Amino acid sequence: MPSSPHTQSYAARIKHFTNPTAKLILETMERKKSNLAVSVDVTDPNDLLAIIDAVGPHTHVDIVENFSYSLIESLQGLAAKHDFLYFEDRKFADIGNTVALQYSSGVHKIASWSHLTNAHPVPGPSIIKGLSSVGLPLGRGLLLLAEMSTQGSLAVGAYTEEAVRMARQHRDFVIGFIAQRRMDGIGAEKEEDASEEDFLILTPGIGLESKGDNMGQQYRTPHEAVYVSGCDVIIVGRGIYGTDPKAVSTIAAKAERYMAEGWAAYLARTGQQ
Ligand code: S5P
Repeated sequence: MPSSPHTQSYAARIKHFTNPTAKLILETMERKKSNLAVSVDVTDPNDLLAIIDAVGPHTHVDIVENFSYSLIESLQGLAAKHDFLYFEDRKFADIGNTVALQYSSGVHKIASWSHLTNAHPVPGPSIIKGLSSVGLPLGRGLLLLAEMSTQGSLAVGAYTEEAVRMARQHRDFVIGFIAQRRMDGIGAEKEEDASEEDFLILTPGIGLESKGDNMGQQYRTPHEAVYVSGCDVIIVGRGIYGTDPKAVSTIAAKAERYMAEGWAAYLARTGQQ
């Protein structure tokens, strides 16, 4: 029986995936020694670019929201400068035909620049069909939201199991989950169905100084997420850019701290230190 993927290095897991984005994420994490994704939920495009430039050296994936298409060239320039990928946290949740249009068209043309995006499994497998019709030919990857970080989330139990089953049917495009823990074997009919599988787990709800906000968000530390729960990538927003998106000088230092803690937890988990 092979060792569980979460005890293996990111580099050793590249061969478990056919999807180019999954391979690129694993390669970039290993090269940059970072399993940090910074989530930049700010409204001012200038703040967005400044924050991405500040955290770029410390991160391998940036999550981008709220921008116009004219920003894309600047974003692409920063991705090349700092060697990271984009994950547009779009949380698609509609019928296949509609999500295919949302993904390919409109002002954001997400599929044209974002390596990775995500979807709620609530509509069923048709959402994967719709998104993969656009993303797969471009080598893009998809995450399903199998669980959420919020208090009282409905994405639990049978819902989570169904999400994993849906992903298992579309391994070429669905490369992993937004979840709070590894999904190994969840919802599998027989143990052997899932013994060889590997999915990337990107986990939000990470904070070193706070346990949550006043709107249901719940935080845990990088160590809890990566070492204890086996997640692969920590998604950090306000823990890094705080309440003042203009405070770029402190943002880089905070990103470095999350990156160091996330990487130490990964090294400990995989027996590399
Ligand atoms: O369950 C989830 C899923 C996501 S993608 N919980 C989350 O918080 N997120 C996203 O992660 C959320 O939309 C936000 O962009 C980020 C967390 O931000 P923070 O400021 O709370 O760290």
